[in-house]
Order: sequence, then structure tokens, then C-alpha cells
Amino acid sequence: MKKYDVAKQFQLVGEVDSITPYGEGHINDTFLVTIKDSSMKYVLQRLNTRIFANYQGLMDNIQKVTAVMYDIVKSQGGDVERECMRLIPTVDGKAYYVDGNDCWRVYVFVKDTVVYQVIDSPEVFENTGEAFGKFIATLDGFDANTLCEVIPNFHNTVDRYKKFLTAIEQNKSGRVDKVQKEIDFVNARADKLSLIVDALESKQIPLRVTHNDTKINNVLIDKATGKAICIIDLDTIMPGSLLYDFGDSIRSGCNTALEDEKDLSIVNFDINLYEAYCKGFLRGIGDKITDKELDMLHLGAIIITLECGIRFLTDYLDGDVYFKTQYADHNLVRCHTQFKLVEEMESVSKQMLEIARKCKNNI
Ligand code: ADP
Ligand code: GN1
Ligand code: MG
Repeated sequence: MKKYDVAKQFQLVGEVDSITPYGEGHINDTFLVTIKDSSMKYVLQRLNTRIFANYQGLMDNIQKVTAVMYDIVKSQGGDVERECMRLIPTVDGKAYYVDGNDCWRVYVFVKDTVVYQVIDSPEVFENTGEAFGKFIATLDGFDANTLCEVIPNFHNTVDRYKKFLTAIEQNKSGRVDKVQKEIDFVNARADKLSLIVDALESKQIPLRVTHNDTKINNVLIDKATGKAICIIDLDTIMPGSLLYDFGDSIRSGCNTALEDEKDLSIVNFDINLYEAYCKGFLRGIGDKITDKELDMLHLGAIIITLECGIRFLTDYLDGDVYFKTQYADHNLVRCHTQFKLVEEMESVSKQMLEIARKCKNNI
């Protein structure tokens, strides 16, 4: 079905003027919908149903979480038009529209915001940290059992490592010989990959409802104030660890270059931005963080960056079947930036721990 016909299946106010590709996500197809003679805009998304096979469970999670967030923002006197994601129902009153293998949904487009692919301001990043910290604190009372596990083992780094070893064995793309150095890099760090999984299993840290995809382009920043006003990309909200949520913002936001920068000499880990995020995050989450989690924050950053690099490398070995790619070695280029960041974070990991403790004490 054509996109314009799909748009007609939703309760949009006004007549559609244009539907154009939008954003830089790696998974779904996102379109900006404009309306004739109106400033109203919408975001139309075709979910990647190969990745999100259980799109019914996913949309169910999103409905539950957005309803809770709406009530909270409203009760705190916030602007519900801009600070929460709002689904537009279909003409039949459903949350999404299925056309063959495609699943479509529509959100209200939040205006006058910007998303960053690279962070250039500590203030903006501190605000981002505060928003994600508050997000986790807000979901603290949410019963994890009411949400489905959208992608099983999504941040199970032990399982990610197993899948990586299988990809090497199967060598579907015939690229294994090209990446022996990268494979060695991962194998040398295999021990690290179980640290968070073990801590969760032994209940040293709690299982929470978390976002699981907190990269910096998944938060909308108000153009006028620089405040992080709305957290988006809610597809992977499910039970998890806050260490991954903290870590993925650090992975993406403390990188001085793009995730797919080819010139590794400009890919660096910015520890000042790390401190800015810590300040905001710890202020936002308040007393909901445990001492053990606090002392593992730096590991969250290192492990998720390693995980992300492994995922790009695995996809490279599998023949680029998961992440959207624009050229043949795109996943390998992404893997290199992640491994460079891992090395740099490892070299300052003690400092990262001290910064987190200092920021907590200074709240
Ligand atoms: P993906 O899962 O592919 O990453 P996202 O849900 O993150 O898809 O959307 C892709 C991009 O579209 C975002 O990075 C953001 O720029 C933009 N976007 C998504 N939803 C909204 C919204 N409600 N208002 C404004 N921009 C949005
Ligand atoms: C994907 O959807 P997007 O582009 O925000 C991926 C994340 C990765 C990220 C790497 C569902 O995020 O897990 O960390 O790419 N999302 C999914 O850029 O796999
Ligand atoms: Mg996204």
C-alpha cells in the first residue's frame, strides 16, 4: 500500500500535504507527514517487522508506557503536547495499522526541537542525562512483568558474544579473513562481557524497566532552551539494567565524531562530556540508583560500547542483514569507532569511576 493511503488509515487532522523520509535511525523507516494549510506535523513509521517480529507486544508496551508517562507529565504540570510521545489511533481506534507484512504507526511530531548526532555542548548533554535519569526514576514503580521482552536477550552480552562466535563459524559473508584483528580485540575482552549479566543474575543490581536504546539521537532537545524535553524511540522499552541506558548515552554522546566516522584520529572519548552527563543523570535519577549501580556506571559505558561494536562486526560477518547500511564496509567502519572508544574508556576507567562518585556526592 502507498504511504499516502497508509496515512489515510490514521485519525490525522487535515489533509496530507507531503510524506518525506526523515531522521537517521538504523532500524525503522521514518517519514515526516505535513498537513495542508496547517503547522501540524506527524511522524509516520513503518516498523522493521523482521527485527520486531512481535510488533503486537512492542506496541502494547508502548501504549502502556506512554499512558503512564502522559499522566506523570500532566500531574507535574508539564506540556503533554511536547514532553510525551503521543500515538495517533487508526480510524478503527487501534494503535497501529497492519498491511501485509508491514506494521505502521503514527506519532505527533514534536516541533521546534533538534536531535544531535554529535554532542558539542556539555550543557545540552547534562540536560540529556537529567532527562534519561528522570525517565528511569519515573518508571521505577512500573511492574516489569506487565511488559513483554520485545527482543529476547537484547543486551545479554554473553549471548551477543555467542552469536558473534557463531557468525565467525558460519562466515556467511566470506569476510572472516578480513577481520582477524577485530576478532582478537573481542576475544581479549570476553571476560568483561559477563559482568553486568552476572550482577543482574546474582541480584547485586536490580532488573528495572529501561529504555535500552538511549543513543543521543533518541532524545528531542528544545531548540530554544537546550533542554532535553522528550525521549523517543520507545521500541525497546522492556526489563533491563540502567547500566546499559547510562552506557549507551555515553557511547554515543561522548564520541567526538560520528558513529560511522572513517577517520579514527578524530574519534575520541570526551571525559568532560562524561562528567556533564554524570551530573545530569545522577540528579535526574536521584535516590533511585543503588550504590552498586553507581560503582558500575563506567562498566556500563565500556560494556555497551563493546557490545555495540560486536553487533556491528557480527552483522558485517552475517552480510549486513540487521542494521541499515549505505556502503559495503559501513558496519566495519562503525565497529572500528566503537572499539576505539572502548580502548580510550578502558584507559581512563578509574577516573570515570571517581567522576561518578564525585557527581553523586555533589548533588
Ligand atoms: P529508529 O528506530 O529507526 O531509530 P526513531 O523512532 O528513533 O527511529 O525515529 C528516527 C528519527 O525521527 C529520530 O532520530 C528523530 O529525529 C525523528 N523523530 C522520531 N519521532 C519524532 C517525534 N515524535 N517528533 C520529532 N521527531 C521525531
Ligand atoms: C539501533 O534504532 P536506532 O537507530 O536508534 C539499534 C540500537 C543500536 C544503535 C546503534 C532496535 O538504534 O540497539 O545501539 O542502532 N536498535 C535496535 O547506532 O537494534
Ligand atoms: Mg532512533
